[in-house]
Amino acid sequence: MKTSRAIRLLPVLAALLSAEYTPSPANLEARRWFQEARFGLFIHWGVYSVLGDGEWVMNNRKISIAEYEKLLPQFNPVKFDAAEWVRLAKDAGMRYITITSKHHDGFAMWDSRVSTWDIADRTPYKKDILKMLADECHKQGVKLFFYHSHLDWHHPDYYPRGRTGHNTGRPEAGDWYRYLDYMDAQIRELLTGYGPIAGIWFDGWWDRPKADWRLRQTYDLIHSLQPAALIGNNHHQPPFEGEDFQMFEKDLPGQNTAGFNAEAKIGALPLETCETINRAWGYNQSDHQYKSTRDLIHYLVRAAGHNANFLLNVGPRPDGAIQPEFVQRLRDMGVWLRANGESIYGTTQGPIPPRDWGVTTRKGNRVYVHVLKLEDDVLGLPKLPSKVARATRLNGGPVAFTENNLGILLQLPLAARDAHDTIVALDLQ
Ligand code: H79
Repeated sequence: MKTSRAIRLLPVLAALLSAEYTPSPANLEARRWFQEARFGLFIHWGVYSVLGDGEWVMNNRKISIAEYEKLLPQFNPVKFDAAEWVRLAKDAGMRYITITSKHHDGFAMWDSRVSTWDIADRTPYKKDILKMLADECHKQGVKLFFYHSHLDWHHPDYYPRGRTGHNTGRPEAGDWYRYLDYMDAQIRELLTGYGPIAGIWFDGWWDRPKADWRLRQTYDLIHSLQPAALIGNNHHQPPFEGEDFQMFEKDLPGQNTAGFNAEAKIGALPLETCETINRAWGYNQSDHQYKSTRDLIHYLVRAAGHNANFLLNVGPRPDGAIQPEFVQRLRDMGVWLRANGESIYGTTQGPIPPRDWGVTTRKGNRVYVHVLKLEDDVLGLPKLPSKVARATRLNGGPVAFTENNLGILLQLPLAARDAHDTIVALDLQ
């Protein structure tokens, strides 16, 4: 093709790539599954786990690539047991797992053919973690997402640099588009060698918000390889064309307590919020500030009341074990969900928006009132779309109530409250 013709075709190509994205029927079906799933396990695990100081340690301690690479002989997770991890997620009532295929340090947790910066080529362990986990997820009926960092502190072609990773000692030159080709090649590996993948959870876009990330090309590649794969991107912006769900880091949708989500207006896609058990994503050996099971259940319930899934994180130890403080909380949440899951799974946000006292969820004609924090014996609710035929405690007896043209009054004696969440099922006429 002559250059002039190619140049004339550029705007056409650009228009095609920015064209409206029409999700496939399989993708829409996967979104429905996702929204009903409501609870997933986030796993941050990589070479950084060796230092026990979180997944940002390379950046935060200004570690050069040469120094960081010395950690590799120590990353030998002989206690890793994929079956046990998947079993734990299931016991917690989680329906999917999202694991770091690559975090900001660029290290691949699978046997990549386009790089030797990976677990199979560079550690004594040698095995493909993602393959073992994918096989086990498929066996046990848990869906698997990959967290994949756009940002890369290790790759020489990640240039010009962004806001982070300035002290890893890379040459001051590099070919950005060659880096994007590398990323697409890795994405292709993840979507062709590991069976059905539920989706890709991107992060790190914010390192270079002005860069040409060629996102649509990557998104189209993913959807062409696996149409049902759900794409989300933690760019803290309203959803981009080609994405299938929207996530909020450390915040319920619409809130901005963490400071990342000022511009993340809620779009029309399925929602997810992620949070840590202590304060770290990757393993942090000195962080003992664990949220209580009660706090975590409240987060799950409030997420459901915001129409969002809850993706709860663990950072396994470098030897492959998940610490007992995490395991205990996950198991306790599973116990709670086995008794109360009807009011979470398969629900949508209820007719009353989230309140200080709690939230509502809904399934068909049934509204679940989740009372999390209420000092009085009674709760007043505004009128619902139709009259209340019956009010019962989930797994319990009738709840006394009155309804008039102003609204509904529920009697909820303090002495008869549930330890975590007093759930009243209202059956509408
Ligand atoms: O993987 C976990 C974190 O490592 C990752 N997302 C979760 C799921 C994460 N990376 N960064 N952050 C979370 C927050 C980063 C905030 C900052 Fe910045 C990076 C503050 C300063 C540099 C981005 C760029 C926000 C402001 C400037």
